[in-house]
Amino acid sequence: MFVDTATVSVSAGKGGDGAVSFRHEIYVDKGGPDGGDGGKGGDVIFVATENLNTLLDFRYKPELKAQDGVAGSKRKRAGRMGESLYVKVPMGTVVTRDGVTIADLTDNGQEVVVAKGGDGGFGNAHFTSSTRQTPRMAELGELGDSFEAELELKLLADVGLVGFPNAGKSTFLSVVSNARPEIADYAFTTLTPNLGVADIDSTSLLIADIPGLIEGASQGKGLGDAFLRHVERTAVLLHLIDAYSNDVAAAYTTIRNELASYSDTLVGRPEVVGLTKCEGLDTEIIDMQLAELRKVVPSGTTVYPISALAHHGIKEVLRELYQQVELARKQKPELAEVDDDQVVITLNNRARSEQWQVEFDESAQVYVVTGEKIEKFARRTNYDQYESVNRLRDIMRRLGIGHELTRQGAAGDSVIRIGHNRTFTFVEQ
Ligand SMILES: Nc1nc2c(ncn2[C@@H]2O[C@H](COP(=O)(O)OP(=O)(O)OP(=O)(O)O)[C@@H](O)[C@H]2O)c(=O)[nH]1
Ligand SMILES: [Mg+2]
Repeated sequence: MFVDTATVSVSAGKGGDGAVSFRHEIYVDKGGPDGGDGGKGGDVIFVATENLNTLLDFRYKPELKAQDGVAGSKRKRAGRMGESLYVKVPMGTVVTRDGVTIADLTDNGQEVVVAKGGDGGFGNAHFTSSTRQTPRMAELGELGDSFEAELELKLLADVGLVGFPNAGKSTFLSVVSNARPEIADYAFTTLTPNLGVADIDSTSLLIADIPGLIEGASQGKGLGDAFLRHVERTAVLLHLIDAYSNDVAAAYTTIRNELASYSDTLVGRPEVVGLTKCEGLDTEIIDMQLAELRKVVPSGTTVYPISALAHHGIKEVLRELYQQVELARKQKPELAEVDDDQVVITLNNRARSEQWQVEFDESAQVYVVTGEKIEKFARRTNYDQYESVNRLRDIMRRLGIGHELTRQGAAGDSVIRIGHNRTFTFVEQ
């Protein structure tokens, strides 16, 4: 299951103020009070729609404000009501305020008023009495309800990307969706799952990209099979294979074996196979690789030559995936159900995991770097290999850590430590 979250500030409209006014009539010295009432402020209303499936939009417009009511005016004219703001949210959105659930939007078209507009104030026409003939008072409009709301969306991805490290999974996701996963020409670039929404023919697919698998993943090799949990409930798998592999059939079978040792249900999922990076290869070679693959894939599984770089074959793959997803969901409705103990991936989890800090430890004379992602890299670095350490230096540079170290006065021979790992020098000595 994927939980997508957003924080928005919600403000309903303020009610219009009541007016203070007196009739002015010819020959009447002092007319009675005729100040009208203020109009009610608009509500903020959430509407569930099946046409959305992420909360991504709310990252760019986190302020949801309904219109204020207009003040009353003379001749008992009431002010106009503020217009309510209707906000479309995906089905499955839960809205909480201070930890309390205030809306659970499950059905298409369902509407919930999450913030009520303030009532308009009474004009002075209301405040006349036998002792108070000329009330010079009117109410102010009430403030609308206003607060920070937490939105949480719970849904299942449609497609899970599997394959060896470096097969091009994250590149595929970056080309078909608005996700911006990290991409690089070394294994295990992806350390945590990414999620993206791919649009195809006026519908969309939610796609999950996970770290690459290797032989022995089910016994914990590489990053292990831990991340397969994230694609366990997806309806369809997209298995990507690098067209530059020496033995594409073996590549395919290795991954299938790992899937099978992980779970019967996962290996039984409908699968689409993509031969990636095809744009630079001769047709004969591509045909040969396709033929090799077709020998080993189960009948009924289609193999597509694609290139994310050149945008070749991408639409075809998405269409095929969509058809397979539709079919799978019809046959296995439980795939569409969300239960609460599923694993959680957050859209845009990149930002948080990529944050880091550099601090200089005076007593030890060591620059200490901390941060989720860089520490993960450091834990996987073999410090006895100078190339591995150089790669770590490279990654630090790309994440902007190198720049910060220089800014803090680090020189080439300064000593660096990442998390609780071994120390090394800033520049190779
Ligand atoms: N020529 C070419 N290169 C590609 C294509 N797709 C991906 N690549 C390259 O292949 C390398 C690996 O791509 P990634 O998308 O990071 O691979 P991945 O499968 O996500 O790798 P991990 O996250 O390590 O599992 C990068 O250098 C990409 O630029 C393609 O269509 N054509
Ligand atoms: Mg990747």
